[in-house]
Amino acid sequence: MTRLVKTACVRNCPNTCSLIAKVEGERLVALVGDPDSPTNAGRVCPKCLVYPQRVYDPRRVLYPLVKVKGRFERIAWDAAVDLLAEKIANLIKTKPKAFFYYQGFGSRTALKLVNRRLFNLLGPITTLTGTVCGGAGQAAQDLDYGSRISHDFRDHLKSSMMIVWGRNPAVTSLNIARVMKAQLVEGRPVVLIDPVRTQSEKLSSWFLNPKPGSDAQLALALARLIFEAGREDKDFLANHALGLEKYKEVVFQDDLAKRAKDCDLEPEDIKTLAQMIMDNKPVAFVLGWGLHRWRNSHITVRAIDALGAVAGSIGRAGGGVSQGFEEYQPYDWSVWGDSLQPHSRRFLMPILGEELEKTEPKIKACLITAGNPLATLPDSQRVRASFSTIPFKAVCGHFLDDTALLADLFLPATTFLEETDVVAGYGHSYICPVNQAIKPLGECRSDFDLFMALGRKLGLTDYVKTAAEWLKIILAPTIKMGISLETIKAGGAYQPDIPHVPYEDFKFPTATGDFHLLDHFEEPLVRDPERPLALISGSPREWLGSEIWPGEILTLLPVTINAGLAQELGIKEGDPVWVTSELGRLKAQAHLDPLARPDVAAMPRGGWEQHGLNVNVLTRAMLTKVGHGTAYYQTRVSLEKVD
Ligand SMILES: Nc1nc2c(c(=O)[nH]1)N[C@H]1C(S)=C(S)[C@@H](COP(=O)(O)OP(=O)(O)OC[C@H]3O[C@@H](n4cnc5c(=O)[nH]c(N)nc54)[C@H](O)[C@@H]3O)O[C@H]1N2
Ligand SMILES: Nc1nc2c(c(=O)[nH]1)N[C@H]1C(S)=C(S)[C@@H](COP(=O)(O)OP(=O)(O)OC[C@H]3O[C@@H](n4cnc5c(=O)[nH]c(N)nc54)[C@H](O)[C@@H]3O)O[C@H]1N2
Ligand SMILES: [Mo]
Repeated sequence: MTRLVKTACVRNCPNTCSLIAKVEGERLVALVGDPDSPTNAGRVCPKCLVYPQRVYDPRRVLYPLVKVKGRFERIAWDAAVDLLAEKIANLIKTKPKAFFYYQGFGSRTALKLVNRRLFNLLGPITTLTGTVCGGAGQAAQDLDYGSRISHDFRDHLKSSMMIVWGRNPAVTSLNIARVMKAQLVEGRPVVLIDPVRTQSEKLSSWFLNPKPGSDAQLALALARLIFEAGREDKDFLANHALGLEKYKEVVFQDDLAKRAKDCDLEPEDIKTLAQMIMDNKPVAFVLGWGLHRWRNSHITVRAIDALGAVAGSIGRAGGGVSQGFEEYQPYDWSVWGDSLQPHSRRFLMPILGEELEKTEPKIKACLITAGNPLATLPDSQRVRASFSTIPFKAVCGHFLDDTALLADLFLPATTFLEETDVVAGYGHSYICPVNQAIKPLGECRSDFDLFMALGRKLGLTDYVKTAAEWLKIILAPTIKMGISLETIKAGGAYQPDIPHVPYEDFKFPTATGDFHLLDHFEEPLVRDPERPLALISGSPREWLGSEIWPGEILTLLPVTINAGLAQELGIKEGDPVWVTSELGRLKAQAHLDPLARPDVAAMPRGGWEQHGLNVNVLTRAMLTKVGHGTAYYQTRVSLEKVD
């Protein structure tokens, strides 16, 4: 007999797909899309189809481990919890800031809110601030709109034209990919803008391949052409936008020829795109995370927001400049308990190596959950070196990845298939159930169970509640709006307070109530000009984040470069090459593309250093100027053949 359990993929991905887990006896046999889902409507991506293999992978760690004389040995859960609780309790008494809690992005479900709460109830420890994901763009949109809310992806079907900008939906966004396909079938233009040729090219009717990091100049050039044609949205700009004069100054600062040169595009192509924007209303601008990973990302996103205003896209069905959703939106944020500890210390995630190295008092013990900072943070060598100096490191996860290998205590986590929870996503506003499909494997425990056990041990009696009790508290704002936990459990519901077309009333939650136009321009930063290639390390098709299959690893990371450039360097297809940044070098395998830009090296992110596959040994740790994001793509590299 096959049991079918409605659940959802909680992994770090904007689609947050509703799933059906097929279970035979006690074994998960398949994960398929939930046909009743209004979002993924029965579809699911390749990463999910193979996920059951990850759940049962023989290398998954199913028992707590402690390191004794450099080797992992099994330890009982009670003893493991005692050990960790003792480290926490001792430091809380003496030097609370010397305890560090690192919460990664591997799973962002409702119950994960109680993790930080435990520490906030205890004392002012050290936690994180900033992000390696989408901070810069979110901060930019908060400046322009007052609050970042995107159009529901199904609303893009009402657009006359889509511009997909710095995003790779064929790999990362199944729902957007579906909309792009549908638009193509209807004969509507779908323009893709990316300095790297990706699988999404086939979902577009026109692919523009600008110089990396030059998108703000492109947006300003387009706006200028629309103003010059007198086709700007005069009503919106006059009545709902602030700062038109200043914005126009910025727009008219440079002419088309200069801007085309800045973006390395043909002036005629920019003119054609401007004409298309004027002739096809409404235009849906759909932005991706590639735009967030530059020092001046805020200027880029604000320039595109403003272009959206000029084009008449803001607040209109089928329009919008959409970039994501707040995945914690349905919850009561006071559960985190941050107000209980105004003097907690916050380390900036994008420059964590430096923070750990330089900031006093030094960290004496840490807990890492759902993250693999040694593989995913920039300048990973520095992150590794600084973590290595921490006397006690507890890591809670699934596999012995780079971070786990360094642990003194490893706590085996359940996957979402072994858990009951609720999850919302950053690619839509649908709240999904996480219903337990199978029993926890081995001695695995959810983060929630681990935190409740710690709470019990540390005497936090009010903190220790059942998952059902906590879900009721965490989801109180949503329940108040009429969405019951039972409704969510049965399949899910849209967040009632998030409109599918935001700002239709043209009322913006900014200080003035208006949409705020870009008020200045900053030249993109060019660092390390002697290295000729921008290193773009985007999302790989085959794996998610650093959840790379330990069994199916590549021998070398591929690096895609222009074929002509390769020829000049004496590099042939498949050759091993050194990719060198100012931080070091990594051996990779050359993949030649005659159409690739000659100023870009594209490599997949998320590989592990223990396999020689971590691109972050090359990336420099740099904060975005606004939003505490990470400017990964500001790294430049050179290439040479391995002798
Ligand atoms: N298969 C798979 N899916 C994933 C992930 C994964 O690792 N694997 N990761 C998940 C996560 S954490 C996230 S945040 C999302 C990210 O989702 P996406 O934003 O779709 O993916 P990325 O590959 O990060 O970046 C998108 C594109 O931006 C381009 N880009 C880089 N710099 C520039 C620039 O200056 N201008 C322009 N116009 N484009 C630029 C890159 O070449 C890349 O193709 O995907 C999620 N989904
Ligand atoms: N060079 C480069 N590096 C990048 C990026 C880039 O563009 N270029 N993009 C960045 C982006 S967008 C992101 S979001 C980050 C992601 O970086 P991280 O936050 O480090 O996330 P993951 O790599 O997905 O690691 C998640 C880990 O959590 C585990 N896990 C999953 N669910 C649970 C759970 O419920 N409990 C516990 N305890 N563990 C769990 C998984 O098995 C996995 O090992 O990487 C960033 N790194
Ligand atoms: Mo991300």
